[in-house]
Amino acid sequence: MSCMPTCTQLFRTHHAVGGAFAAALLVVAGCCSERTTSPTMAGGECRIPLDPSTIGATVVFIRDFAFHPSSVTVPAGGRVVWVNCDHSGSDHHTSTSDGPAWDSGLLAPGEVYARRFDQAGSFPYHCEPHPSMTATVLVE
Ligand SMILES: [Cu+2]
Repeated sequence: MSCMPTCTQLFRTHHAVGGAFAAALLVVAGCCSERTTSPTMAGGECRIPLDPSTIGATVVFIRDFAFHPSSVTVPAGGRVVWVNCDHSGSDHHTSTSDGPAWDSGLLAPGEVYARRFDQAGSFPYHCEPHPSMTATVLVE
């Protein structure tokens, strides 16, 4: 089967000059009628399912006890996807609104949480187990 392998978006994280995180997105084109049931991790890569909740979404990587990037801006109606890119076997993280808006619950390495933001505003959030992990979603 030529088109069976990866109906996933493949993300790689790497350090750009200056230490800022940069993300390169590689969409594996082809047959994406089947969604992968569980994201997998290999090496430093995160895979997330390519489905209606993740296509076109802004991605926040969770890695090394931080959200990358720490601030994202999306248009009203836009979606944000968090993916725990920590190494297999390491800590679980959450994306939890400082207000009552959302709580991903614990995300194991490789797990993904997607949310749509319909209202404009600034939405600070944190990681429940690690309160020093903080970041913001700006909705315009
Ligand atoms: Cu955390």
